[in-house]
Amino acid sequence: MTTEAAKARPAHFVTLEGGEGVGKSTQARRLVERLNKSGIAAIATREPGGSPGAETLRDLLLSGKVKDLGAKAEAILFAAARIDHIDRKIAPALAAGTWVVSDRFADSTRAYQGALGGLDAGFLRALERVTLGDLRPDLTLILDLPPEIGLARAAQRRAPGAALDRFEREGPAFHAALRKAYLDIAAAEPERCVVVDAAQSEDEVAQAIWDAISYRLLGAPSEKEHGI
Ligand code: T5A
Repeated sequence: MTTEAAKARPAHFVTLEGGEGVGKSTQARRLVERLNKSGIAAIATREPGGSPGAETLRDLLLSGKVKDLGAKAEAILFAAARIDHIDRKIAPALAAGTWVVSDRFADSTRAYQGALGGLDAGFLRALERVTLGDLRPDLTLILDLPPEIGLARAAQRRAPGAALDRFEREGPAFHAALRKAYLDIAAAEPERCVVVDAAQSEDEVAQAIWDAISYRLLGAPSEKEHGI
């Protein structure tokens, strides 16, 4: 695609989702680099966080201090961080024609607080309505990986002596249920979600993501249409 053609396209909102250590941050960075090389303005961001106010809430949420308040209160606090992130970073970037690639977004609340915290669908829908307004990801890439591999990768990356965060401390049953929750989200919204096999090498995952972006958002024909 020429730079001019790329510029003429609307800015898209892409989210990366999945369990612990599946490679979201790595792939968000690589995707933004590849978009930029193709002449498309794009930024990477993350949740919880992404804006100064939301980063302050991130520290609190990952410390485990709010776990005792229960899944409903935790979901509301993640949503509060998300509102600041949308208002101060995501919406202004999209309005300026810049693609936004977010490492986690509202599906994380659906999976972690919703499916695993036992929140009912009506509560989650209402929370999304007030938090997101009209904003929805154009494409969500769900990086799928057996949890033991993801947790081992996350452990490898952790600085020596650094503590596990609130969710990394959960047991194997939690992480297996989390994987299923994400696959259920993908199955329920196939027009928005693409499942990527994250057990592949970093380069292979990056290529699978680029194939999905090309086919779903850039209008390119794909040899791998099946499954995308
Ligand atoms: N949360 C978040 C909620 O409960 N509700 C919400 O609404 C939201 C938004 C965030 C936590 O908050 C929860 C979910 C999370 O538990 P976090 O610190 O941001 O916590 O942690 P994660 O989002 O889980 O991200 P991680 O940093 O743990 O993992 P990533 O980003 O998925 O993985 P990444 O890219 O850092 O890679 C991990 C390691 O693996 C290597 C990398 O080099 C790195 O060392 N790697 C690979 N190795 C082999 N093959 C590959 N293909 C590889 N890809 C990456």
